[in-house]
Amino acid sequence: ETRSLLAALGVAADALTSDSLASDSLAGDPSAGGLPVRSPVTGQDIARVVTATPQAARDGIAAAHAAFRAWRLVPAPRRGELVRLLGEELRAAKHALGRLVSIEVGKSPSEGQGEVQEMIDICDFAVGLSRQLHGLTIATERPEHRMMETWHPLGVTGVISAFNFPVAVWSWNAALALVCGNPVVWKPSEKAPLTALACQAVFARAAARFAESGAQVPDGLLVVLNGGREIGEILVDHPDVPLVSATGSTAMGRAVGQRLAARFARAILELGGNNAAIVTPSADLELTLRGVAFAAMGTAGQRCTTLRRLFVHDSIHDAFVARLRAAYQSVTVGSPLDEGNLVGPLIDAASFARMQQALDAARALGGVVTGGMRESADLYPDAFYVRPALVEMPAQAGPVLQETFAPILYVMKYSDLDQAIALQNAVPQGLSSSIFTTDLRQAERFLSGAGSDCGIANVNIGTSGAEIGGAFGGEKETGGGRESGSDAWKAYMRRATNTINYGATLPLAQGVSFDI
Ligand code: UN1
Repeated sequence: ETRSLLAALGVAADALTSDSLASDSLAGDPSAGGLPVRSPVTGQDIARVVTATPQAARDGIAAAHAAFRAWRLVPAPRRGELVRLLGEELRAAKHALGRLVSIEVGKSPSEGQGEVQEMIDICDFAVGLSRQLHGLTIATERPEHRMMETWHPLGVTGVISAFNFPVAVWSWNAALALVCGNPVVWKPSEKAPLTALACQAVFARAAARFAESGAQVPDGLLVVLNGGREIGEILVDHPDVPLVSATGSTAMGRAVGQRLAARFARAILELGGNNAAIVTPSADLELTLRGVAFAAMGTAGQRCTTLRRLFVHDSIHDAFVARLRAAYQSVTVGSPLDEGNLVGPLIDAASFARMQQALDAARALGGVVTGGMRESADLYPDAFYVRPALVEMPAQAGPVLQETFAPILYVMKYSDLDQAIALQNAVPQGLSSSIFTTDLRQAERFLSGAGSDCGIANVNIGTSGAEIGGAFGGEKETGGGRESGSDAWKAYMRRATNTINYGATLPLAQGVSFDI
């Protein structure tokens, strides 16, 4: 199936190692080299992808830099037309690409399709934005002067993405970067190179259609560099890459952020989350149960927005946790290629091992664990399906303070809302947060400056599943970057302040005189 999806999506055969094409399984012979692609659905290798050499990476960046010189001259609404065509091509490819996402990273069919929908949405957003890259006109203190801001293209935008949203996060960055006048060099996750190649092919079709309309489309507008850390480092250190947007672990972001800072380049960092929700006595518990279930168990707990900590008011704690436990016991876990399953596999064995370590650490601190065990090992000995884990913790300590990228929800009791908000904020990460309440005062308190310290704060919905129209990102160890909607585009452009004197005299600002 992978082979026919890749063909349908138009992935060029030479992107896969020749050996992998010769073999029926696409898996090829390990001696053929390249990056093996393992599907978490079965744990089997399904393809081998050609990787970029360091020289190819430098050449790719040079091509993108050359493209920048031409692309920045194209009027922004025309650049938007390319992104409009990208959105059309994504619509046409939605089914196949969503399915490939399910195969490559193990998302349920609905979530695989949803990821492509998120790409289409950001394209639509960016098309509108291409006519709205507004600057201000600012009052000046000098007579016969005018002051304004202009937003200019910044340059090559590097994108480093993670396996869990292998294509949507690329599209958030690419759609904005392209309308802002920036070519994109993309280093996808080593665990998701196939979907990146598919995006490259979809983009190539949009670019070809754009060229048919008479537009000049420079080569190097999108460069995809599959490979490991050394390729990412070339991108991060390259003087012709003024901005890198990186999604992944806090450890990765700390390394990337410091290297970018050393050369005064810009960073958009979207790192770990350790997201919490507070369930208050007035909450609509039916809605809360559904919101918590999706946020904590959806995508097998592998979203940076996944709900990982739950603070439940002691007056409703026991009854609510009993319902939650039942949901954890009954949720369908299994192959994400079957429509009925809500929870697919973990990405790999290392992820499973980290989950078990966290559960052991929680037990050692008095945590009571429901679920968490491996499933379907007989059917898929090399794949890692787990029953999501609900852990009732006596206190917020140990593994609760860390992000374990797996479906573990730590539940704790609280008695006073301010205490719950303080506990929610008392972790190093600051991505997403929620309160479930029908009490206006409690909701507003949570959203206020003295409330949640996260980049995303929600009322009566879970922590995950943000729409593209808002700015996406978080504070503290989450990295501080914002992507996607609102005015996140400003990070992809450089701002010039322009002061124009249309008079015949030269008054100086601040009343300074300098008469020669
Ligand atoms: C991520 O996990 O890196 O808000 C991104 C969400 C999705 C994006 C998640 N729209 O859960």
